[in-house]
Amino acid sequence: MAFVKNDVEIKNEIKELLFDKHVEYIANHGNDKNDFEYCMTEFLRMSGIYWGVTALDIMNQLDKIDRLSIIEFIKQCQCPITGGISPCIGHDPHILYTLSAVQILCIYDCLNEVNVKAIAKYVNSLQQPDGSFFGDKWGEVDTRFSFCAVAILALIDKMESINIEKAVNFVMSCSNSDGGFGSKPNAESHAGLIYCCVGFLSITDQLHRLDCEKLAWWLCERQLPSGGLNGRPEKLPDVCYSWWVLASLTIMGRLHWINSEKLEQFILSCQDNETGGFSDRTGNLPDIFHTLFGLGALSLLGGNNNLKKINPTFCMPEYVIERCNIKPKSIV
Ligand code: GRG
Ligand code: ZN
Repeated sequence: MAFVKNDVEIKNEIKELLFDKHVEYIANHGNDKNDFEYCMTEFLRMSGIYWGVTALDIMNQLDKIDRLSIIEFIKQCQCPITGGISPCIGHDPHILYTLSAVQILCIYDCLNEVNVKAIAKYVNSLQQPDGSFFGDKWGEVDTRFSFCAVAILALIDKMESINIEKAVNFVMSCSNSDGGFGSKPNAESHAGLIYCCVGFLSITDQLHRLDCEKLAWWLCERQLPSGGLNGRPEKLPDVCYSWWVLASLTIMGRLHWINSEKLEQFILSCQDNETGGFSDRTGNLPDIFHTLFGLGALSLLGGNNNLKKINPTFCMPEYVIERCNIKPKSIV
């Protein structure tokens, strides 16, 4: 455990998972279309739906939201020219929202509702000569987009659409001497980006390229005395890092390198016992993003039998990954 000054104190000891409250929180999210937060998050609507659908599925409550209207929404978000999918009707397509849409369609087992060939073509159009990926037509490069590219292609079974060797070489060029990965070559290691790169190597069967001992040490040093995990040294703990860090450690077969009980206590303390949902840290307002990653991390920890098993590489229910016949690698 690291020596730190930046941490939180857990004041509200919530001991159990407020299951029914979270179901209600997610199912009602977006019912009030005039809600300020809902309006302000239009630019990431597709990911918001993926976070909600995945969270409800791992709680075995997928029937609480309307499948048909979600599928109809996704169809309207596919761009007929590029094949990419946008976060919301009328917005520009982006690889991040294309992944979210594909993830939702796989959970609903209805990929055939969109033009899958056009999606593969879109992903291919974003790969650059050095193997990296743009997020969209504006040309930002980031290892998040490399992860999105291979995750989409694995889910739609079109991995041959890109140059995998070049894609792997680019991701490896973003590794650092501390064992971690950044968003591009020479960028600082960050747990969110480490998840993307470890997930990328899991999908492309290249986990042997990792320095697992070094990287797992860096990751387990993210645990603070409160039990929570931060995303890089000197930063505050945040529930979403329970996912980014724990999923990476799980893929590397080193989940036991952190203190599970303390992490579980930290995650449970971030539940809102009035509205339901999880916040980033104890006492803050909940949101749907931290609700998925709080529940996802609890599923990885495995102590709660009411949650379905989640796949650490794709952040989707394990049964969906099996049904798609995908075999992301992990180290056992
Ligand atoms: C399918 C689960 C899934 C993901 C798709 C988009 C993506 C791939 C992964 C995002 C990984 C990432 C970069 C996560 C970090 C998000 C985050 C909380 C960033 C905040 O950064 P700072 O600098 O926060 O504001 P810190 O905690 O460092 O202070
Ligand atoms: Zn967060």
